[in-house]
Amino acid sequence: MVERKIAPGASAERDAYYRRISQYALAPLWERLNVLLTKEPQVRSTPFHWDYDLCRNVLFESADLISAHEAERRVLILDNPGLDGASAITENLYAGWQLLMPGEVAPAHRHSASALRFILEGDGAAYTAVDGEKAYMRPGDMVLTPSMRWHDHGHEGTEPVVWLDVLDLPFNRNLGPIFLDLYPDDRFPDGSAPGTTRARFGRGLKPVALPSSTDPNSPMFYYPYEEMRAALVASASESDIDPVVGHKLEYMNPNTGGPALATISTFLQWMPAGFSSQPYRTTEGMVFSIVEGEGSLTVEHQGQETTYEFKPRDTLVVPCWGRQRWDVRSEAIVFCASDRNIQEQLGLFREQLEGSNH
Ligand code: GTQ
Repeated sequence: MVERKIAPGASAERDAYYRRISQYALAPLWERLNVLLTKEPQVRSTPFHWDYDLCRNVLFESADLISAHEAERRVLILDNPGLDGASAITENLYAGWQLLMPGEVAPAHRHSASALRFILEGDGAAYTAVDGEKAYMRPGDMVLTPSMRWHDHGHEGTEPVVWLDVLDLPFNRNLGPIFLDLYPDDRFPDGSAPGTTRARFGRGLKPVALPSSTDPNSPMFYYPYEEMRAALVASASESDIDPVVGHKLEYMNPNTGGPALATISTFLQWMPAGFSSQPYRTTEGMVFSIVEGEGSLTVEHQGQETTYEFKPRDTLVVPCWGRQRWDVRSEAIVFCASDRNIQEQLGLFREQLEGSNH
């Protein structure tokens, strides 16, 4: 491989020149090229593991400190240690754990950022309403609130509910078009009965009408775990296992066959007990939420290897180009959210198997 030849040397003359041009908001590219154009990704986010059981107490303390109503959203942000409090878990995604107590309401709003909720605990008595249609949330369910759809969260039961939020906020913020509308009442008015959207769009049929929908986000905002799990288990029993990912399915937008959200790709992955995955890396920044099973995830990132022991409800992050290997002790089901579709649409996505160059 060819290496860069020129490593510019400092000199008093050059430094004086750099100072002089800086008053015109100009700078020499040749001093920065090594940082701007690297041979491989040099990402600032680091691999990390949030142990749910370790953090659950401090998460629940927040309920004594502030109501969901006052907070608007009572969430502890999963702040990637490499990103200096930028409210980001990867370069493009935000994640947080949101807590809703019995009787609480998180008031209706809508924003340009798209969001998904992946439920960690609760007994199905709390809901997210999207444009007034409620989806009651059980552990393992995924609920989408795509860009600019009204949503509020409410709780009609007795047990606390916690979910993982993943939003495309850092990406949205970098592009610029961040917008928010607050609804004048806490709750958006009741819309269709619960289940209506799944009944319309979850049957392998898509509407044909003029003009056809150009919305890249799924109209079907509720993906219940029971059904997603059944699909995974059927795949596992009917098809060969992939040595890299086990059995992995992507949540789909039934209108397009594309990803459920344009900016956040979502997956559910099954790995059997005793499975050791073949290591691989991709340019995605991946956020994992463990649903079932225990084992370890080993990540090699920027020359450093770390092994994390995982169990249900933990959140883990593997940054862009981090090499991952799963060693599964008991049959595991893992949810994943990433920026893969953004990269694929722009022709930037890459993946690499161990020992291969592409
Ligand atoms: O539930 O609408 O974690 O607007 C951050 C921003 C959740 C939400 C977050 C939000 C929400």
